[in-house]
Amino acid sequence: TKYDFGHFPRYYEIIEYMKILVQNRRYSQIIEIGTSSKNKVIYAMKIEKSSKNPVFILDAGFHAREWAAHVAALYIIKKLVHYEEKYADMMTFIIIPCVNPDGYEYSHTTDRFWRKTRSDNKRSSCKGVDLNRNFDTHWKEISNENRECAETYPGPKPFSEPESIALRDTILMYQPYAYITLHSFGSLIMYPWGFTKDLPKNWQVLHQIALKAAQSANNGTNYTVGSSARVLYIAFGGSDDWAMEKAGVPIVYTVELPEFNGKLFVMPQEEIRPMVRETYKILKHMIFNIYDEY
Ligand code: 0X9
Ligand code: ZN
Repeated sequence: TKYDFGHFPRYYEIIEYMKILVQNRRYSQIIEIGTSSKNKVIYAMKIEKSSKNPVFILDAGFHAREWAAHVAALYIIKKLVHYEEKYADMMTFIIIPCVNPDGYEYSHTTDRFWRKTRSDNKRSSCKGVDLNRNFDTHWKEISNENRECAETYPGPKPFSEPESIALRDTILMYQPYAYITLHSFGSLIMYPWGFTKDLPKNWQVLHQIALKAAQSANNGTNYTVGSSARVLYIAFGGSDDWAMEKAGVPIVYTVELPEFNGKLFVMPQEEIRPMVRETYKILKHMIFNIYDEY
């Protein structure tokens, strides 16, 4: 039976559902962008009519336990594929619903609060790297969380993980006009930089697009808008900063989805449908406003 957003899907369910969605579609196809350290294929939905259109890349699931992000990305995939004629006229979409499948499965089977990948570390029995500290931008500049067992271990070197390499190569290959990465939680729409409280040159454009999108939230979420170092904290080696600083992507956001009643990462499954609908609405506003800027 077809996935209906009534529960949090396992990795195979995400992929099975994507396969159902692309049946009889003209512009939508499933592509492989890499392989995890435990040999799971990392898939993306690509929706493209013309290779001349600006590219929009959306990902989710850098952090294993942030299950709201995976389901939100899957719902966005469902909607974009359903309305592929309309969307593909504007832009090419690459949507990766689960960048870290090893960690995601581990958070289902063994440790609900697992954050990192599941790769082996040379000098420690603690496993995994924080993918959002593993990008080659101000990598490991300052941190007291540099040991293997830390939740935010940045890895032995930038791009030590096949998952961050997969994301890097996808961004370098498609040279997107916009890149958005979904996380949870905090109800934040953040733009770079994350490594400094300074703001990027185009911060006012980024701020306006985010504000308009935040106002469209209709499930009671109050989104806060700002640069990630200012509204959250300073952190190095993030995919957002890398995309803007090193890959030259002009429009970049990290979205932290809402938390539910003090439940932190554990969202009640009845909340999935209202949350994913709200998130799609916000993303739709962002897509149209980003397209207007192009
Ligand atoms: O710390 C992170 O990686 C993100 N927050 S989370 O709670 N989902 O782990 C925020 C990343 C913001 N971007 C940068 N600091 N570059
Ligand atoms: Zn996260």
